[in-house]
Amino acid sequence: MDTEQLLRMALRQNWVKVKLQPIVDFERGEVSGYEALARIEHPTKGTISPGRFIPVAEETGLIRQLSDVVMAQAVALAADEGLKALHPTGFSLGVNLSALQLHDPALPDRIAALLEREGVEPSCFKLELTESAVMADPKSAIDIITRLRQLGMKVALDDFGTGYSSLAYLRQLPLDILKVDRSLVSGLDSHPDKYAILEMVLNLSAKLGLKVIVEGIETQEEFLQVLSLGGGFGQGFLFSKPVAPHELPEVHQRVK
Ligand code: G
Ligand code: G
Ligand code: MN
Ligand code: NA
Repeated sequence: MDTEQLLRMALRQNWVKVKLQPIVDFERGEVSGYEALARIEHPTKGTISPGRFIPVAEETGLIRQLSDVVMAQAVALAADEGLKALHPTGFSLGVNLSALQLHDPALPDRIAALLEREGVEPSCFKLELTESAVMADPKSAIDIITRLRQLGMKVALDDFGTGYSSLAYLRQLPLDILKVDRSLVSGLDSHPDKYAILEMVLNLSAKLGLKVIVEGIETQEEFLQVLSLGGGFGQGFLFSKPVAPHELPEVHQRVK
């Protein structure tokens, strides 16, 4: 079956499931939020990764439908009593937006309506936009980012360090959070160039008032390097891979 057929089937059969990957607040030593990551859970073929079906969803226009499913699950999780019980002081939840969604000016208000219906505080909801998606059409991206923030949501620039947005450009984007791509982190302890770049990104972000989440932390050595540079938040296999929501209580025990 080709991927388009598989995706259509998955949407019809409710095989699209959101997994959550914890984001760790180093200072507090606890999980402060999650990134929602879509999967197709096929009954016989197993888990199919978004690396395969997101590009097809974009090419075929199925991305709108897929995003609605992901968004609905994410908002329901943000309102989930079991998850809230794990986080007495609240938690944030991030969802990825694809480049095509940055051409949908009604999107921010649709998300806000969904949040309101479920009783989720908008400031707990975060949208992740990749650098390349923003740079493909900066004007429209800025309009959407501005509206999302007017509505109280947070906006993160994802995969930072892989694209070509100039540092000067960062200043013009109304962002809350920078997510440093894992390519800048892998082997951090043995690559002085990566260390220097990460140092600069963290310093600059502090000056611009941006919160930074360092992605792709896989080893204790990388974690220690990030800490020594003053990084405040991280995400990566060292802490937890993306997991099904029911697995989270166990993950919390481990990260603490
Ligand atoms: O989870 P994994 O590493 O397999 O994800 C691969 C890529 O797919 C990542 O770049 C991630 O941002 C993207 N992705 C995962 N879920 C979604 C989603 O719901 N929407 C969009 N647009 N991208 C997603
Ligand atoms: O592009 P984006 O940042 O949204 O992609 C997130 C993806 O990165 C997730 O699908 C997740 O599976 C993957 N990921 C998360 N942590 C790690 C990690 O520590 N190492 C590697 N190689 N991939 C990771
Ligand atoms: Mn992301
Ligand atoms: Na990323």
